[in-house]
This record gives sequence, structure tokens and C-alpha cells, in this order.
Amino acid sequence: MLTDRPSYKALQAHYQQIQQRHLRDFFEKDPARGERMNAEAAGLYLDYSKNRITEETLRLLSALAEDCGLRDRIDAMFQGKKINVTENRAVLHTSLRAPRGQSLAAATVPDAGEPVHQVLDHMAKFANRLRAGQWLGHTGKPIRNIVNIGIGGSDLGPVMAYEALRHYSDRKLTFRFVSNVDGTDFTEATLDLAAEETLFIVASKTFTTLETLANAESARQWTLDALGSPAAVAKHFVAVSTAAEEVAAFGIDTANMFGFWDWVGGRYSMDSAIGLSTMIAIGPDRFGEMLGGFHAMDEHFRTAPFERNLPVLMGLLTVWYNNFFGAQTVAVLPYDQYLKRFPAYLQQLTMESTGKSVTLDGEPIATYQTGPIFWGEPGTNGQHSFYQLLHQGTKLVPCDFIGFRHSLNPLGRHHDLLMANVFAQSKALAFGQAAPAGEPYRNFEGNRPSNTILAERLTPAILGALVALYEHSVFTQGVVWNINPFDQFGVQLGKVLAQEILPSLARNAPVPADDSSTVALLRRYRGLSA
Ligand code: G6Q
Repeated sequence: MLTDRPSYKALQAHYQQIQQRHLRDFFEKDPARGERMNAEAAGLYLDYSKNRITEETLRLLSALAEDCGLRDRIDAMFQGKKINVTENRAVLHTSLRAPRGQSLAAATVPDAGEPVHQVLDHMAKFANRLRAGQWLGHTGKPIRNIVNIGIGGSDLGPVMAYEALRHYSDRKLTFRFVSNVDGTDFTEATLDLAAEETLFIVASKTFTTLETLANAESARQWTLDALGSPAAVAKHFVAVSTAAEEVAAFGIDTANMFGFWDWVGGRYSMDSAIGLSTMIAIGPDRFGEMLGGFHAMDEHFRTAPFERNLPVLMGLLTVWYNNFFGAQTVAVLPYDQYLKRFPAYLQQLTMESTGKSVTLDGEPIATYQTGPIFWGEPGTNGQHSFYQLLHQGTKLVPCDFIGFRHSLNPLGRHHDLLMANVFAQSKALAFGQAAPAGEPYRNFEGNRPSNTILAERLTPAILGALVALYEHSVFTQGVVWNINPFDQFGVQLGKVLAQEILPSLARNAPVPADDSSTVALLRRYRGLSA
């Protein structure tokens, strides 16, 4: 067990020594700490000096990572070992962004080498045709609207990346994302679109996901209603999937299918063919730059010493607050409007990965906490809503601030106003301010930790580096907690029960014997008297 490790016990003892110390005190005793406690990689600068740590804390956290075998686990991932043990799969999203001929796993997992680039070439050919107005719909008009249908990992990455890189996107094209099985999602997304100019990308690794298939069926019906002929499907539907048979059974020509592999987890798939909508939006070259940013961070993670390794540092700091300070959450606060869906994306990446309570050896975890709750909103909006709790609440919420030196939309003083807020917020959180006499409600106790991540500007490469930073931070946390960050059995039970319940929603079906709450709700839903 993690808590039995001497390196963990050493951290517990160290925590007792420094838990009362204030960030004001850390900076007074060590005025140069802001110049020293930073690290840089792949275009990202991380200032971690406003954390409740000393050099000794970092040394002990690094020792914990060593003790937990992080170095070997990193190598095992990059080499394509089957580290997703519960699903008996390799975990090779890093091979999706390795330059041609450079996948470290290709020798053992051949698909992780050249086939990755063949799919990228296929995607590029398709994206270029579509962007040039040469992919024609059933009536001969060029496609102008792209609707991605997918959910979870097949939605959150594409929608986040589309929003994040909108500045670089082809404005002649319209992009929509449909995920929810709630018919409102599909209806609103297609309300103002002409079917003859609309292409659906059905993105589903398994091609069995209920929500996605229901939306894809409705999309097919919508297309047939407008265009009249089943032949239209071939021109208006493409698929991104690992399941060729299911794709063919749906009626999509597998020549218009973009494949990937079982070693790409859903929430780690935005740089696979699942990113087709991103590539159509920004073009293959910029998509390649994004992959380059991912790869630069991968190489940094794989080779940099732990004490200068951004994902390792961020992962270990998350462990520090989660396991020693009892922090329940982490707030991610991007000061960039284009990153408005980044916190939502991170929710899945982090919580589906580390929301586990069984170790890799199948032991229940009783003596320590695993994944914290990740949440957030873009600044400065969050400042006018929940930052109150960050500054004066009773909970400790470590924060990640993300900002850029240059705006993609320079407008008067806006960018300086925005960035002044980043620096002010992390300062206020760290150092606080004493209340005037008799006004305790004005007290800012401070000592609230944060990281600040800065980059030049939000480019495709920087987005790739940022996502890889969090992916590998999550990996680091998973290694320390001895859990599998690559499965998601927690989503199964609800799915199974929904299938069981579905028949009893039909008008004449008997109400099943069930728990009294479920029965009462079913009766209410069906309009039956109690
Ligand atoms: C992510 C999960 C999950 C998955 C969706 C969609 O890691 O596995 O969010 O991406 O359930 O699955 P399909 O792509 O198979 O439709």
C-alpha cells in the first residue's frame, strides 16, 4: 500500500513540519524562490513557486515517485507494454504524435508506426478536398457544414480543440458537435443547416455507443428526409472508428472510414482520427503542428529529470494537496476565451482516469484518497462568481492559472487587463491581506496555492503541449496511487440499468417490480396513477 511506503511516511512527517507555514513566510525566507521554482518545456513556462512546498518537499515527492516506479512505468507506456492491465491493452496515444519512423513502440506494436501516418495521410487528403470545396454532397453542392456526432472521448476533445483553435479555423465552414442523446442537441445543432451542404462525422471507437448511434440514426433520417435517396448517405456520412464491420452495417462506405486502434483510450484520442473535425477546421499542416506540440511534451516527460519535469511536478503537487492537505478539488482557470471548454475536457481526462478505488493489484483503497475533482471556468468570468470561495472559503482549492503573453485578438488594453488579473489573483490567493480592525469579513488569510502556466500565444502546438502536460500529470498521479488511469468501468452500471429500464417506459409495458423510488418515478413518468 502507498501509505506503507517509507517515502510516503517521510512526506507525512514533513507535512507535519510545514503545514502551518505561510506562503508569505516561504517568500520572506527565500526571496529568490520565484526565480528558481519554475520549469519550462515545449513552449510552456510553469511557475510553481506559489505552492506550499520547500526544496525538501520536492525532494521527498520525487523520492516517492521513484519509489512508486514512475521511471519504469513511463518507459513501459512509451514502449507499448500492456499497462492497461484490466483491459489487457497497451496505452499508446504517444505514438499518435510521434513523427514518422519515431514511434518507440512500433517494433512491438506494428500498428503504432507507419499505420498511424497512413491514417493521418488519409485524413489530410479528405480534409483538403473538403476545405477546397471539392467534396460534393448528393445534389452536387460543396459541403459547408460539418457535424461531429460522438460522446465522451469522441466529443470532448474535438469540441474543446475546435473552440481552442477557432482562430485558425476556416470560417467558410460551420462546425457543430452533437453528443447528448437528448433530442434537443441534434435538433438545435441542425436547425439552420441545409442537408445538401452538411456532412456528419460519426465518431465512435466501438460504434456501439447508444447515444451516438441514436444521434447517427436521426442524422441519417434527417438527411434522407431532405435529400430523398439512400444513396445520399455515402456523400454525407463518414465514420471514425476501430470497428469496420459496425460502420459498414450502419451503411457508411468503409472507404470513408478513418481508423484507429484499441490502444487509443477515448479520452486520449483527440490526436487520433477522432480529431478529424479539428483537422478539417484548421487544415492538415496546423493539425501537424498540434501533434508536434504533443510530441515535444511527450519527449520532455519521457526524458527530463523529475525535478524539472513539468507533468511530473504538476502530478506530484496534485498528490501533495490531495493526500496530505486533504484538498478535494483542483480549479483550472484559463485566462483565454478560446479555452472555454478546456476545463470540461479536463474533467473527463482527470476524473475518468483517477476516479478509482481499487489498486492495480485489485485491493480496495482504504487508507488514502485518489483523484481530486477538477473544475473551472475561464477567467475573468470566474472571478465574478466562485472565486469568493477560493479566497475566503473554508476549503483549500489549489488552482492552475493559464495565460498567454500575446492575445490572438489584440484589442486596445484588453489583454493587459486580462493578464493583470492572472497575476493579481495568484498573488491575492498566496499572500492575502489582513482585515481592518473590527471587519473580520474583509480578511484574506492567503496561503492558498497555485501554479501559473504561461506561453507566448495559443497556437496549435501550444494546445498540444498543454493537453499532453495534463495527460502525463494524470499518469504520474495514477502511478503514485497505484491505480489504472486507462479504464472506466465506473460508467458501465448506469448504462446496463438504462437498457434494463428502457422497455418499461413503453406505454403498455408492465411497471416492473423494483425499488419503491424507481417504481414511483416510472409511474410518474408514464403518467400512471400511484
Ligand atoms: C473515454 C471513455 C468514453 C468513450 C465514450 C464514447 O475514455 O472510454 O468517454 O470515449 O463512451 O465511446 P465510443 O467512442 O466507443 O462511442
